Amino acid sequence: MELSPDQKQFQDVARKFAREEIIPRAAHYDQTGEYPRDIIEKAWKLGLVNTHIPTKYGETCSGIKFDQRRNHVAEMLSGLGLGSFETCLIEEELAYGCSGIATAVAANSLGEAPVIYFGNDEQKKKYLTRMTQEPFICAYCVTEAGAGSDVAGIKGKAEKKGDGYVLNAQKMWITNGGQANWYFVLARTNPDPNVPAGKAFTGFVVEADWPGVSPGRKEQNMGQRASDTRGVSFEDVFVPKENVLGEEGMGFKIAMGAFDVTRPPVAAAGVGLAQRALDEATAWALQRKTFGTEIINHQAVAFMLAEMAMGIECARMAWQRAAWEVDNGLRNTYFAAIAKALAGDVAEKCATNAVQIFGGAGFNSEYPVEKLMRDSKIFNIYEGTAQIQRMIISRPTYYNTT
Ligand code: CO8
Ligand code: FAD
Repeated sequence: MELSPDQKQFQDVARKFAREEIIPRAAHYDQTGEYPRDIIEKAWKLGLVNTHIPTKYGETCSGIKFDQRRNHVAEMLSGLGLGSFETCLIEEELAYGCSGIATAVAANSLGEAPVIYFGNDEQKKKYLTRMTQEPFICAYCVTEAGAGSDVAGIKGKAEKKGDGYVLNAQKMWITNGGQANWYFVLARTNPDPNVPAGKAFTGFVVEADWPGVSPGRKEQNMGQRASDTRGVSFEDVFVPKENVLGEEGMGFKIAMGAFDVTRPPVAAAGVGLAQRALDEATAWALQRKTFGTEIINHQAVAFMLAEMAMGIECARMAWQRAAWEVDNGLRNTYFAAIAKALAGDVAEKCATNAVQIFGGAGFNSEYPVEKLMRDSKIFNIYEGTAQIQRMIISRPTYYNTT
């Protein structure tokens, strides 16, 4: 298996960007918790953000056309839409630099996915094109304080009124919550508890400056501190019926469908973090000496590095399979969950091993690996926890689909 010349070029551009723009400033954004707007805007200019928006919705841009911006990245790419595979390649490289910054980028893809896959042409023109014209941010609002894993348990509701709906929902843990220009919001539209999840919820696009929309304070998280996580409150927000995605009642499946597309890049980001941990730990093990020799010559250390490499290579193949299925129009729920679950475990294990190999220096914030350990934990929590992925993998409905 080999990357195509186009894919290699995208990977190279993202790698260079991570090395030159992200790594030197990652510690600053981690320590301050500031939103890395300047880095995101540079990435956007290079075409590393919103990679999967169909070129059709970039062509009406004023200023630099979407295709031209992508040409700037890879001259031969004019006119080609980027697939999930390329998006994952880019995400892995960005996360190698800082997975918090990579999460801010990927959360745009998560917010956009319901519109790309389930929006009508008008909605796509209105909400996707603007993302290619300006470095706008969007967000995906499903989780509530009382319901994360159990999406069907959310209480936020939208009631029909006139030519639209009145939305009331308190969303929690929303990535890009305070930066977004618009939100995808899932709310219950059928109050009857006997109606199945697949028919009870509706997905809406809600603009950030509409009356009643208010993001809360930025949450202080253990890791990925550059990423902006907030509660977002929707209080009597009037949403016109034109902003319903698909049709009333389809929302749960839209939300799930989006995960199928966004779990592979999240897995790729986990692999990027794990690769960084391996590279840092290897470089350290090659120069740190104990008992008269470099520590890499102690088999116990070398085997830790070997196990990190084994995990990384397998997790990378897992996201590649899951992304390949998206690009080939296959239902990838099973492989997306496998990739996400495996990459989460590998990211955590590699970061922990890197800290171990660094010894005391691994526990200290002057060295890079303690940040990796803090950042790694979230890969087993967001975008569906480690346990939820295993629940999906073990359901016959999903493993029989390919
Ligand atoms: N595609 C289409 N339809 C689906 C899918 C799917 N993947 N999955 C389920 N459905 C359908 C079912 O077929 C069923 O339809 P029907 O009734 O017609 O047969 C209906 O939906 C209900 O499905 P289930 O019975 O399977 O529903 P359950 O309630 O039993 O369980 C899950 C569903 C899978 C457990 C679901 O609740 C889930 O995925 N939970 C995890 C939540 C989650 O992942 N949250 C993440 C929030 S976003 C986030 O964390 C962002 C991170 C930061 C950004 C990172 C960068 C991207
Ligand atoms: P719970 O669902 O309460 O789970 C608690 C524990 O119980 C977990 O270990 C879980 O695995 C386990 N558990 C629950 N149910 C089962 C079961 N049936 N079987 C076995 N174990 C189970 N959400 C969004 O909508 N948009 C975002 O942009 C977003 N970004 C996030 C960013 C960050 C930094 C964080 C922390 C969260 C984000 N989330 C987002 C929410 C995230 O997806 C949820 O936190 C996650 O899905 C878990 O939900 P919960 O926190 O309610 O945990």
